[in-house]
Amino acid sequence: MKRLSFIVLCIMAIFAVGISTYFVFAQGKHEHSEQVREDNDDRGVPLDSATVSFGGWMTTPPLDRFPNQNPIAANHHALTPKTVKIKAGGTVNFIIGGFHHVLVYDDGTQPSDINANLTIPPTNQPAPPLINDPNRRIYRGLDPSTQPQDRVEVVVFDRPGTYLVICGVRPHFVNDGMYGFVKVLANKSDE
Ligand SMILES: [Cu+2]
Repeated sequence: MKRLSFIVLCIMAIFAVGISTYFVFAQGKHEHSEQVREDNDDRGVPLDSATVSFGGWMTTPPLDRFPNQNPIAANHHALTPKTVKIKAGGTVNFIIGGFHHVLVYDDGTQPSDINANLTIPPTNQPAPPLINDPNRRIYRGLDPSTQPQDRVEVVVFDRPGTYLVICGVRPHFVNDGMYGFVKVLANKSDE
């Protein structure tokens, strides 16, 4: 009888070790796949393109733009998501919602590097000044005063690096911190 109890205990112990080992491994595998999914597409290569909402229309309180209203107080001044990752040679689709101006600065530029006191007036007035700091600027988008408020600009990033993207509408950048980053990863599939 004692021997039988011992065998049962042994079986239980082996089972307990086995199941906890399984859970530890399963957890590690899960964390690894989450990491891969964040950096890459489901084929394991960096993304060809990403989408950034460049401003947006708020819904609290409810907003009625019909038939053609652009109330400035109902616009959200942010890049969403704030950081995107693509592979070299890929594109970022900036979907602009509101009165905003896309400016892209070269690898490594920080928001504190931007001289927001260099400005240019928009073509059509009245409108707030647009930041015009050409130092390390690699893309300047359309003057928003000449454009519809809901539109897209598609920008190609050829080289790996971390690129600063800001809204050139001065109060949006200075007061609301409207900026983000594009991280461009080396395109390993081309090597
Ligand atoms: Cu803006």
